[in-house]
Amino acid sequence: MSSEKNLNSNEQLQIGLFGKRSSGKSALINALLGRDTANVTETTEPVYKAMDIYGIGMVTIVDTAGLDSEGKRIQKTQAAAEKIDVALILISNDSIELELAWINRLTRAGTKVIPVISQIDKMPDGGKHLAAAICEASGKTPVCVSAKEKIGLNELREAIIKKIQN
Ligand SMILES: Nc1nc2c(ncn2[C@@H]2O[C@H](COP(=O)(O)OP(=O)(O)O)[C@@H](O)[C@H]2O)c(=O)[nH]1
Ligand SMILES: [Mg+2]
Repeated sequence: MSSEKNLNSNEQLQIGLFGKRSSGKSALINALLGRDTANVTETTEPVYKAMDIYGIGMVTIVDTAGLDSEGKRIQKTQAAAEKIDVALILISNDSIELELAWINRLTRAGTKVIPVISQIDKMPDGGKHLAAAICEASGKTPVCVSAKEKIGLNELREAIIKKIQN
């Protein structure tokens, strides 16, 4: 049995962003959409946006409440995660336990997972040590991005395309 879900070609692909509050999910979505990265409102339930990815076509991007939020918020994030085809797990600081748990759980559930080191413009080493730690613990190579400085956005698009095609 295949460990990954069959992607239904009749339905729009869903790409979900998951990460702690203020990890930069909304800013990254805006950067991918070519919009202003400033974001003021907190996401309390999943927000669905259409996005055209060159090489893939129209997909649905899902912004979610922080993985470190509680109660209904995390329940709704969990429910959204179950329907996701590709999950981007954002990591923006050194506490990575929660993110690793999500990476492992979603991977086991057959979801395609891409770890993303976010806000690398704030990191003296451009996210290198965090990327190495995630790779060591999960076996997956993260993509390093900065929504603010527009770093790594093309690499992320390419990683998404690769995941979808494999
Ligand atoms: N320096 C820097 N700040 C960022 C970046 N991405 C987001 N931020 C800031 O981090 C805060 C949280 O970002 P936001 O996208 O709202 O995080 P979310 O809660 O995960 O959606 C905001 O003040 C953003 O302006 C980035 O790539 N670099
Ligand atoms: Mg947000």
